Amino acid sequence: MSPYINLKIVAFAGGVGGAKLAQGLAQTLPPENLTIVVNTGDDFEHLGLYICPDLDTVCYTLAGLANPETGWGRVGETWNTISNVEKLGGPAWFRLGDQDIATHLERTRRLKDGKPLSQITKEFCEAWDIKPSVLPMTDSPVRTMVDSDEGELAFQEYFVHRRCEPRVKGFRFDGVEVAEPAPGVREALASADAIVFCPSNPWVSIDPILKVVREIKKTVVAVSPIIGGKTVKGPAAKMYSELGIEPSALAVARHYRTILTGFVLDNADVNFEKQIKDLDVKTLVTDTLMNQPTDRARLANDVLHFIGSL
Ligand code: FO1
Repeated sequence: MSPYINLKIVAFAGGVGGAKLAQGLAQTLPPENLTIVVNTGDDFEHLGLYICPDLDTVCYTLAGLANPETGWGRVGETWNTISNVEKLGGPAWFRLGDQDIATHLERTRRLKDGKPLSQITKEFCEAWDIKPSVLPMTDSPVRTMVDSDEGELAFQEYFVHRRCEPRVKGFRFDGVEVAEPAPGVREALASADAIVFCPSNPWVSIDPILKVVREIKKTVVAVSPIIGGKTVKGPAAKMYSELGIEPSALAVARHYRTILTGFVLDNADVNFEKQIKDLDVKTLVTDTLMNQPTDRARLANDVLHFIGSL
């Protein structure tokens, strides 16, 4: 058994890319050694339902229930409910599948009964046989608002309805000032050997978690979500450009530089390694693409081995 297999890890994750590495870590570490803290800034109320896209993307991915094409929503999905909502003249821009709607119905019902989001997430993980601990970053409402050239937009309005077309000028995490980390988050951080920032969007997936957690006094290793100047999925690179920053693995390392111990970048970005080391950050250059399901555990192993070497 490799020494790093006993590392206690807290992973910060947002959408699809983050969920893939979270699954790789879950396939590699004993479940009691892994806590996944998930962004809830993407959450919103829609059709009277309380929807937590990043929690659901992480849980569906860990449970093997995620749609492999999109990364979000369920595999083998049907769309009868949302297509009948549309026939009735309701909003259908946010694609809610029939199986997925059960999650939103039950979450909304339990929230209305006064159950905290972290407790509901625990119950869902038990139902989906997910062994590692999955925690929302907070039980309080936090809403990522995107300031754009078309004014301020709620996250899903920007991301899905407007397909990320508006040019971003900044972000605001409404409610984050008064949000406390969810029960278990502080304890997991205190007993962790290291924190892994999964390859999620630094601006709208990792930053909200950092704003809630506030201070970090641990080894932090981030995996770049940008490869060759582009994001594998999602608008992170476009956001960097619109904010006047050349999108690159180096830009991501600079984004986190005040708290970063180690940085994992793709072979395609080896030319940035020296500049990242100059930030007093240790580097691991490897294949960070997770195209095949087996890539997730491979990358997780590389990251854990890297942490073991720090
Ligand atoms: N993303 C889309 O681009 N289009 C959709 O219609 C859509 C529906 C959807 C339904 C449930 C869910 O959990 C996620 C969904 N997502 C959709 C992804 C969602 O916008 C997330 O915020 C992204 O994954 C970014 O984190």
